[in-house]
Amino acid sequence: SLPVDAIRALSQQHEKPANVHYQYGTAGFRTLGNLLDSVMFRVGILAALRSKRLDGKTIGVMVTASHNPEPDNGVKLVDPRGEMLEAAWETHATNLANAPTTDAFIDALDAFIKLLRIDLSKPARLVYARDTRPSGPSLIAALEDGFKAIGAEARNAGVTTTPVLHYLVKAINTKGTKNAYGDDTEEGYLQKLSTAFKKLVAGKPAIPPLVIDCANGVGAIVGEKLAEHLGDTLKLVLHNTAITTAGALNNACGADFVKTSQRLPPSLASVLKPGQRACSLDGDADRLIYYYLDDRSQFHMLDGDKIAALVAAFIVELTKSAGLEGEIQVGIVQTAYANGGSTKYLSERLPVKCVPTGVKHLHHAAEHYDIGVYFEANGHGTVLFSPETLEKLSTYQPSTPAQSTALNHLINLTQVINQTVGDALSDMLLVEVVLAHKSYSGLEWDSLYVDLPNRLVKVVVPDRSIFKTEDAERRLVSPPGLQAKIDELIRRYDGGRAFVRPSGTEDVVRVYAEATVRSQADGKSLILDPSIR
Ligand code: NG1
Ligand code: ZN
Repeated sequence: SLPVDAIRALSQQHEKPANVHYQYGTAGFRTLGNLLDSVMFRVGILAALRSKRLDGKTIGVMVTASHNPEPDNGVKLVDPRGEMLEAAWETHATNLANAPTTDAFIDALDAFIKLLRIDLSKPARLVYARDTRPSGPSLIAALEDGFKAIGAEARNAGVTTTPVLHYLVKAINTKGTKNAYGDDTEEGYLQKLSTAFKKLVAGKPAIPPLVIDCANGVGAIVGEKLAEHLGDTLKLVLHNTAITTAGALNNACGADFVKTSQRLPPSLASVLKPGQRACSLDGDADRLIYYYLDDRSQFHMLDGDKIAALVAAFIVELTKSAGLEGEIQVGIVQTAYANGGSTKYLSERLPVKCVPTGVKHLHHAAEHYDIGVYFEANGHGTVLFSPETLEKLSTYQPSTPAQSTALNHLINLTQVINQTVGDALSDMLLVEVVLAHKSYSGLEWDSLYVDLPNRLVKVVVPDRSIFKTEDAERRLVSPPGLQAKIDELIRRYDGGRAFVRPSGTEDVVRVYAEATVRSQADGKSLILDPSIR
């Protein structure tokens, strides 16, 4: 039965603040770090119950607020195969977090356990980690109190990236099986990625050093270890590694800064030379944005859409060279934020699907392809190989040396790619593989297609819940009449496209617009038109 006394005693040390409403959204619970103590304690118990419900499979808990400002923090659960928490449990998590008192929490727990028929005699196994935020240690202590209260077996993975935590969950749950994902340590992760990378670039001309903006976050720690594993194969030049400097995290640096402001982090201005490529990670190293300076020192961004185009084209080429054309179908998943230029380029070559914002939607849609490439424009994404495809690759008999080489490249790609979740460091190695194989500089990569000028702005509204969308968030059904106004505006601009949707992570409405001509995407036009606000 439920250890009610232990839970009560510890819960009283983590009471919920009054007048705060929590919501488990697309990124888990996320708000100011100093509001999350009770949430952490309760998530500790919830995670243990999820493990029990899944017969003692290991569940992951990640404490991070990703690209958000340093005072924010958050927590999300990772399911046994390294995936995002099952949707139905998001509601349970929200209910438990909002019980006003310890007694109400215990009542809610009781009802929840009965509803889901959770067998409390099953073991609870967990693995948890945090990013570098200053609020992390005390939040981890609250989480550990939750584990202790219910008697869970929990492994502390320390300070590491979100993708490493996802990797660990999958590695632990597949350990000793024929589908073993890798050694269940951070070291195992680094070994797996770097070994596959070295095989993939063996025999290629030396790769120029790569400048990495670590956003002053946890990517600096894991990036440094990765650099050691890569040695001379790929020299990583780490910048923005000030993980202990107050206020530095994600401040005027990192993938979100670059994507949103469409410019170079000021801290790299004196570092990057014309022609040189660089990339930015976000605060938990699951987003990646590349860029380069042209020979006139103009900044050019290579975002998630450009990464998807580069990678998908390469994989298609390899399947052809391996003699697997027609056998293995490669498909792309995007969201409404994908640049129209990328959608046009990709859909002329491959099946492309558009889904609502949020990694879980992309991930699930990508699972329907033999090889599914998914990326959000903001740089979060990965490539999924279906179990049948993995099987096919391991049993296929190539009939020429060229086919054999291509097949080996495909197999090594399945190892360099973190298939559990978008992973900046893994995606970075993937990009570097393609650039090395194609002998591309940033300029050549950028030339695959031309980005349409675009703007993305946040608008604060009294109640964002009245904004309802359809067609993968590309059209509004509520408030009534607003979509007709947007349609009317779009018609006035060449290649105009715009949409409005409520954010799932912030209390704002996002407005996106693009057009063929820069001045029509911003200026006094679509974005700033008062009728959209
Ligand atoms: P919301 O706040 O729902 O727009 C943002 C990002 C998503 C995703 C989530 C989770 C944009 C426009 N939206 O979602 O792509 O990354 O955060 O972190 O970038
Ligand atoms: Zn992130």
